[in-house]
Amino acid sequence: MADSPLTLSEHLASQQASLSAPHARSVATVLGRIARVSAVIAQELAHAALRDRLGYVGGTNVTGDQVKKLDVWGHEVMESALRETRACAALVSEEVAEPIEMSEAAGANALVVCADPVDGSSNLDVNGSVGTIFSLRPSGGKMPAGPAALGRGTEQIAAGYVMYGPATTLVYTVGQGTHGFTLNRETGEFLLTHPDIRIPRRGKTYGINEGNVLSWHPGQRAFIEHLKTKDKASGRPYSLRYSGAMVADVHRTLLDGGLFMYPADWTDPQKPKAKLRLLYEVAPMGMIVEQAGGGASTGLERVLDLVAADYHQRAAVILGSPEDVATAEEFYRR
Ligand code: AFP
Repeated sequence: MADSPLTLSEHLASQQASLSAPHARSVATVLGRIARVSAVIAQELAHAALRDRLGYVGGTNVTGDQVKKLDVWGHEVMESALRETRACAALVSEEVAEPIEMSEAAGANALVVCADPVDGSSNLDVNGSVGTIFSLRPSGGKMPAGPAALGRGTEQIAAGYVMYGPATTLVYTVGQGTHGFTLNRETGEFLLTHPDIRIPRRGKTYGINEGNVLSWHPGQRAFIEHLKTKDKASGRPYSLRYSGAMVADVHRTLLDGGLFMYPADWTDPQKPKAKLRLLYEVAPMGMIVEQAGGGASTGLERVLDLVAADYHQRAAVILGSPEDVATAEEFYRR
């Protein structure tokens, strides 16, 4: 009989040796708790229409998005779960302007968590996939702890996402490869189903909101034209796949290769405007994809080298198969 797959907690224990010793326990505690919260979120999503949880609350959040009932609920369950761990000193969430300080977590080993509890919420009311994205950084023991979230993406010590699709999948990295787990709905346990994910060197698909084509950098436009141009030898044209939820689009890209892109609006070349948020969308996905052997760039620089000066800063992103990302960067340089 085949060995039973590792549970997430067993896998976290096996990864502890690779974490910097002082933070190992906090990381395992926080990741384990996020996994439990995500099993609750999965349940809630499955029953949202039955419990009148779909639709808007009215009003916009700090990044200007219309807020849905499940955005608010997801934020609240994430906040209280992280508070209970006493290993999280601050939460930077898409739903609140300033970091939420958690004085319960004293000590130098406490972490700062950046999270988008329910990302892709435009998919909620149409029963499409959505996700949770998270990133962990050391707090350095300082209070307030929130400012420790500001800095380079290379300072993240763990990152992950949960995809709520036909199955609930959790993918995480602590800087030793990228690993995927599937929720067993009967036991509530995440089981290792995708160990050490390696993204293909090149892919066959690209994901982008092509409705924005007229606002793109000329290099971005030329690159998309290139992907659409027939060339049997290099497998072009690529097929377009885009769901409107970053987690679902990145998950496809991670497993099948190719590209997920959200380029900036270059209508005013002096002030390019990106959409996705650096701390809880772009940087964590950058770490996950790099740890799977892929690339993550703005077109002009590596996303993990971007320095966040603001909790809700935005950044362009082109991530995926390493050769495809390198080709995109060439188009930006031309
Ligand atoms: P929402 O959570 O507001 O739906 O935003 C989702 C998201 O940040 C990201 O998950 C998607 O990739 C991207 O926005 C989709 O944006 P467009 O609707 O502009 O294509």
